[in-house]
Amino acid sequence: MASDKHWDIFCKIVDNFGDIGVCWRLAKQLHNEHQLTICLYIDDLYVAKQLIPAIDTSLAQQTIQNICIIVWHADTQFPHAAPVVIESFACELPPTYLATMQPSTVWINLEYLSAEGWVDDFHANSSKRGALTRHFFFPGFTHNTGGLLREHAMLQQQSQVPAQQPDHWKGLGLTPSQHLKVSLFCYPHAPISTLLSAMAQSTQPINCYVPAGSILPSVADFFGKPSLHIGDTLNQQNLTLHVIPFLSQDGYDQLLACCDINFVRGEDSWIRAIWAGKPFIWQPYLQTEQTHIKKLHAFLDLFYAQCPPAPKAAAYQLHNAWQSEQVPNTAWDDYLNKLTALKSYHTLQTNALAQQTDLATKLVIFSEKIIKSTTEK
Ligand code: TRH
Repeated sequence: MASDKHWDIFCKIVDNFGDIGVCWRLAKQLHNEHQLTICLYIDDLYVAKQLIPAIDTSLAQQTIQNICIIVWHADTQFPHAAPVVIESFACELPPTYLATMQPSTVWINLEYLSAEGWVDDFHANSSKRGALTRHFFFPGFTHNTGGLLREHAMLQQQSQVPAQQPDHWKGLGLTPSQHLKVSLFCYPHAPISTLLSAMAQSTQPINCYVPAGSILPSVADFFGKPSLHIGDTLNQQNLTLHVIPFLSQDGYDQLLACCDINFVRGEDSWIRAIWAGKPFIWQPYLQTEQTHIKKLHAFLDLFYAQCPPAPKAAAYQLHNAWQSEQVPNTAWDDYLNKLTALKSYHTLQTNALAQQTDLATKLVIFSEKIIKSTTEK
């Protein structure tokens, strides 16, 4: 029988990188900061390898950074369930694994992050499935939710980044720049060409860094190029754009900390942009019935609640434009004009959110409570 210190995490890669991005960070943090033994079941090693380059896609099982990574497919055998099982993002545990679970197994479904008010009421609810109990754990921004994924040393590491900037840029084959620095990671349906056009027409020079990915064709179109490659540098008026490699997660965190404005998307890069403490523009994952817009506004209302009116209006304006068909020059220019105020406000908010207990710690406390209550019965 495995000890309480052994947890299994199941990760199904729906699309893109958010599911594995969150699960990989969580697995490492649970091991490094809570001394847990983690088995991470992943259904697609090829996608995972982009974030965890050490993965050998030919192996069914391997250990990387002390995390046991196991390929999860239809024939995967499960000798017994771990005492604590994380089913990430309702990925549906395999029936053969469910069959090995006991009524005492702590089964936690880790949900997607949202700032919507209903999350407080739904966090930590449970439902019965036969003799088993499935607990619903919602990440979130308030004390009544499951919190945000944040390593304990995160803010300290980020605050040390400015001193390392020259090394960071050198590592990317670039020289440090005094100009305004913007990182751009978004879905291809964003109004990319109008944003780049607004940047090009800015009153100040801008360096934009684009990790290689699905938006390169749109960026190429804007510059009138047939295609783009890693290492390309393109100029138009006040805009200099660098195509950089898709970075390691740590490298991406550093990029966020080195830039003045970060365009982020989905779930994990959104959280990392918060910890970078810099102004950012978030593009939520597209959902039906405008659900993503509701999520965006719930976040903006919560995050900018105490922000002075002028920078707040600029942040709303650029976020709304970024979810529409077009970024008008005025939305970009207004945002730049309020950048100093936005920077101070983001630093305050980052520090305030970092006072809350982080998600991994809350998961550990939550599971211990369940174990205690079942052993007392
Ligand atoms: O890739 P995403 O869009 O991920 C997700 C998935 O689409 C998921 O199915 C969906 O439900 C969810 O969004 C809401 O965006 P996200 O979450 O930001 O994940 C990107 C990951 O990639 C994150 O861990 C950061 C990492 N990354 C790097 O490691 N290097 C890079 O250069 C970049 C740009 C990102």
